[in-house]
Amino acid sequence: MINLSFLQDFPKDFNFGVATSSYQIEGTIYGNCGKSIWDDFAERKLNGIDGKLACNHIEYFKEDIKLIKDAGFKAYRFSFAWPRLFPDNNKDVNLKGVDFYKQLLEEINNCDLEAFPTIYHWDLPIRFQKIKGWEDQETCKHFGELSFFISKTFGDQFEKISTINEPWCVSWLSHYLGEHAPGIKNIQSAAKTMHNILFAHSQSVEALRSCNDHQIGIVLNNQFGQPIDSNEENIQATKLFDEIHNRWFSDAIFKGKYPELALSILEKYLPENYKTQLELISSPIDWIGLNYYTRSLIKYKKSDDGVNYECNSGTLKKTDMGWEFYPEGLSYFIKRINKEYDNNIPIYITENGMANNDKLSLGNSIKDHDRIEFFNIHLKEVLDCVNEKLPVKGYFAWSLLDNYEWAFGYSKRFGLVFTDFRNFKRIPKNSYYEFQKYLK
Ligand code: IFM
Repeated sequence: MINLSFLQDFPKDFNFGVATSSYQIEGTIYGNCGKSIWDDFAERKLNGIDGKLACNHIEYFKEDIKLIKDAGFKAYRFSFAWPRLFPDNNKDVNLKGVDFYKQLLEEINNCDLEAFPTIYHWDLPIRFQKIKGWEDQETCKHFGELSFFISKTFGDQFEKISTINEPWCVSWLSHYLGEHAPGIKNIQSAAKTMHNILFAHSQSVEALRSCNDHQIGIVLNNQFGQPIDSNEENIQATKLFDEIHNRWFSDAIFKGKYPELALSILEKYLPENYKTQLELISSPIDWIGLNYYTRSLIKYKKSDDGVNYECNSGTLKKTDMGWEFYPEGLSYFIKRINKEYDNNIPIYITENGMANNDKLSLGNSIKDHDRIEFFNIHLKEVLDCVNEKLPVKGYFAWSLLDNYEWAFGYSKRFGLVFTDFRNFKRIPKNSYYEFQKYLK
């Protein structure tokens, strides 16, 4: 029987936690929250399926924090909603929003959990889209101001903070593939945002450093790319995929440069002073967050813009997102950060988990055996890395609750806890109890 009994083999100070994000759980109809690009995208592209209600975490947050504590987790990763703090403009703060995050942090700390806030997890206030959102560096400057405000207002309640969640999603997925808000499909917008989102990170780091002595990180989502076969064209295509998806961000942050192949396609769209800005982008951080889910099989495919590849999935066991189980990729990226980028930096696995077609059965039990297997094989990779003395310091399961899974609405369930979206009832799944058995 597959289980998580080996959790007990992790060092005592290893940080196990769960992760969520503001738009996915809070519910925007509560507490004077303003509109974000996701409300607009949902209206235009997702038949209005949005995060208005989500999990109503705004009213249920105490119950949610209790669930985290009762499972034996020690940390909680969540994000601040920019439109909740500044709904109408960049000056007038929403006191209800401030009050909510104060109470949330107080509850987290009262329950002896470590708070791991993220400043930006995708809910950009809609007003910025008028100046083309992340395509304009004005947005980055305002992001610096937001970071300062957050550090000043809430900074005594946490030690670690991350600036941005998954810059690849904010830029490429949302401005080249058009699958996330604002739903743009154009290489020029994509290139600009690939750089600007990192520039925004630098503005945030600068603001945070000027205000407090927090340990600052950024959260990157790495996806393993494998050539579909040994054909040279496919090997080259995989290199480009890896540079666009992964190395663009880690090379910029740790080495202050962009990788060659990707740069040869994107450089013409970057601002003239991008190299000077890379110096800021690569100013030191204190920890790195790694989100990992799956691999892709890469095949050469000609494209007029030079992005000559397509992603395919293989024949391995898949999650409800159609993503293959490929745990080897997780240890691969841990080792890559450590060996190729910085052999000292503490690494946190800030997200890992799977969507499963969970159903409530009689007696309210949810038998998500596949999820237990998923955690089992990924956590074994993490443990191997820990045993090899790599500086992996924590692991956050994605996610605490079934929630708003972006373009998929409420149809994909990632939670350790089942959410009944009709009445906001939370029902722990078997995977939740499996963690509890060995963490408590
Ligand atoms: O739900 C998302 C999360 O917001 C960011 N990382 C990937 C998760 C699953 O798709």
